[in-house]
Amino acid sequence: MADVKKELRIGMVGYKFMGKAHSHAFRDVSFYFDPKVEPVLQAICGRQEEDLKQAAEKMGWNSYETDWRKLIERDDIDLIDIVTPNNSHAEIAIAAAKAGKHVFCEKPLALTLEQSKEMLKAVQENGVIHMINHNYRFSPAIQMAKKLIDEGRLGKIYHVRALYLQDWIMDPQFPLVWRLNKDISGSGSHGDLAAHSIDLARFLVGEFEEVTGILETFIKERPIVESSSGLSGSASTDKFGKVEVDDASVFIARFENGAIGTFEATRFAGGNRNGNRIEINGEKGSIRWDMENMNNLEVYFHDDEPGLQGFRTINCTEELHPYAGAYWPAGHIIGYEHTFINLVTELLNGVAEGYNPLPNFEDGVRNAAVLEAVEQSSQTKQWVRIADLLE
Ligand code: SOE
Repeated sequence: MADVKKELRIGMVGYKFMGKAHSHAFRDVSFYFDPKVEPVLQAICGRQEEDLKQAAEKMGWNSYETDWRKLIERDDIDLIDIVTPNNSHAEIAIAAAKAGKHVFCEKPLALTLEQSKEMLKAVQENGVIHMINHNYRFSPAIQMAKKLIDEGRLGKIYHVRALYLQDWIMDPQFPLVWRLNKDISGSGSHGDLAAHSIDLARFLVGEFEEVTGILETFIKERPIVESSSGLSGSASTDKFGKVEVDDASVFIARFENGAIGTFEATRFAGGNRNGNRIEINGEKGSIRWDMENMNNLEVYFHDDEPGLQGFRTINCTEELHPYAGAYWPAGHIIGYEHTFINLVTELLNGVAEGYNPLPNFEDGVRNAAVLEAVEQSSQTKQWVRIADLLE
């Protein structure tokens, strides 16, 4: 008889946009992969009981709790998955770690670098497995880019050019949803979008050495929100509140390996819905990737035959492309939700074998240090060294 696979019972706090993406990943992961533990959607947690019940039923959770502290106390939960707004990540993660639960947390890790460091300390001191959700590095095309860079196919890296362009808050009447409220989100496009570009750059190129940049808020006041969900909200038009987060973040960086980079994250790039893009140029070649066409990796090799040189497009759906072989025959593309499935496979295997998969809370802290360095630089107009913030 085949061995019965050990189960990993998940308790997820939050249930909206990211809750849906994570639930789907846990539900479907064993359909495509063979993780070393079997996830069980044990309990979901949120404050609005009626909505929560519906979400639990629709997404296939076995039970629900309206208080995250109760969820953490439950003996039948092994891992806490945090998909709440940013201001609650630290408190929940630290409590979960102290209760001996493994922790999976949405990005950015917390509101500040200081809080992120406390979270890392808590998971390390309590010996639990930890992971942060930077799903885009799990696109097969990004994994393929990493493979080419690690094999030296681009040679020494000179440039990183990262853009994360959205446009969903350009209307000045768009209300002050939680992502625009500093107390809840910590920052605007910076922590929400630039954090993803920082992760891709760290994954593909290496550690940041120093940065300088600016954060800008174009619309300084917005209608107070009445209700909001995901990326939408409705406003009461006569009351306005101050916008204290950035609408755009632009910075330049020097990397420890000598590469230099430019980064632009904005919610004011009209026409760009989710334009997460990166280009890397090395001495022997270049790669470029665009999330809105996520299965394709554009690759240029300098030693291609003269006359035939130029970017070629690799559709990363072949059996030999990282993660792609688990899905469909070549040419049958995958999407945004599959990046979460790929990541969750690593999380489950890490828990089963007792190691912290990448990216984990250490990556979350390094990411937060870059974010904070840019914020400091925006105020002081000086370059800020990342190592000084990590001490
Ligand atoms: C909203 O800007 C958002 O959903 C981010 O919060 C996600 O991290 C990003 O992947 C897509 O855009």
